[in-house]
Amino acid sequence: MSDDVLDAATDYETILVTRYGPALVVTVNRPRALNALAQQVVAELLDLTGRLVEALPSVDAPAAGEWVCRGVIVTGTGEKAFVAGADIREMSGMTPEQAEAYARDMHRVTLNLEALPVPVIAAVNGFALGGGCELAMACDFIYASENAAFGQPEVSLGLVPGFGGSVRLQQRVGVGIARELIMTGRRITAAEAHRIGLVNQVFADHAALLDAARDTVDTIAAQAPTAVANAKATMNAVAHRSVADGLDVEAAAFRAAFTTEDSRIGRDAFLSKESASFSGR
Ligand code: CO8
Repeated sequence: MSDDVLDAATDYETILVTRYGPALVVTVNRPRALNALAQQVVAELLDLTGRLVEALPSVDAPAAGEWVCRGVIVTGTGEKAFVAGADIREMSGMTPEQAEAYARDMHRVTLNLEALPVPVIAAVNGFALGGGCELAMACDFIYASENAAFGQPEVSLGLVPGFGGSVRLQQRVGVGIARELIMTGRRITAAEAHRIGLVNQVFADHAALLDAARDTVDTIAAQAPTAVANAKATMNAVAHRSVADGLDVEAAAFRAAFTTEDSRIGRDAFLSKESASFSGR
């Protein structure tokens, strides 16, 4: 782990950052407000994710930066809530301009999570409402505990999704279901979220959920770092293109993979029937 990132993390008051092997676990820690995303939480998430983007290698420059972690797990403190949304108490005193700035800061957090060259897993351990559901959807995929509940209840507050839900929910579950959920504000269980494809897997409780997320980071950490980064960046880039345009992006990514040391190591290891020891370059 980069000392810089962990050193900076000791100053945070609303998020906890812990290392477990190759995984960095980021825990939103405001249990008395069900981990709602107060402006301080957003500022700390922005600082952390910005530092990680800086510290890690990028797909364009795999030799720069260090593999300070091989995966990020985002969760909330306690069994009751992942994140119960934006902070409604704080929002009640905001001007429209302040509300937009708040939304734009959180947009930057979600874009940073998508820009990271490592997988980001949401481990949803209870309520993931409004901004909580939106934070989870900015992660690569979502695991949940049985007591998780998802929803975009903004219309019940006279608001609309503001942290990316209008865009990402449609991508995740399709246009019809997303529109129904956003227009009704209806809350759904982990089982329903699993059925509609919002959640990949459901686990008995928070401990089992975190174990599974860490196991998945271990599995991904055994793969070629540059290839995982390339695959993520490619899937982000093609998400909104036609098939033909997307195939062009994929072809360029496939070509780029052949410029990495990892791809040579991986192919040589396969052909010599040995396990690969990747360099991350
Ligand atoms: N913000 C601030 N405080 C909250 C929030 C929240 N989102 N959610 C819960 N809390 C607080 C409660 O006020 C309460 O505090 P206190 O004990 O001081 O009264 C404490 O957490 C415990 O909550 P409850 O007593 O309500 O617990 P219950 O078990 O009865 O209910 C619920 C749990 C169902 C999760 C309920 O708390 C709830 O409905 N919370 C609000 C959920 C919600 O509507 N979230 C969406 C918010 S809007 C949003 O996220 C928009 C994002 C885009 C913003 C764009 C920028 C402007």
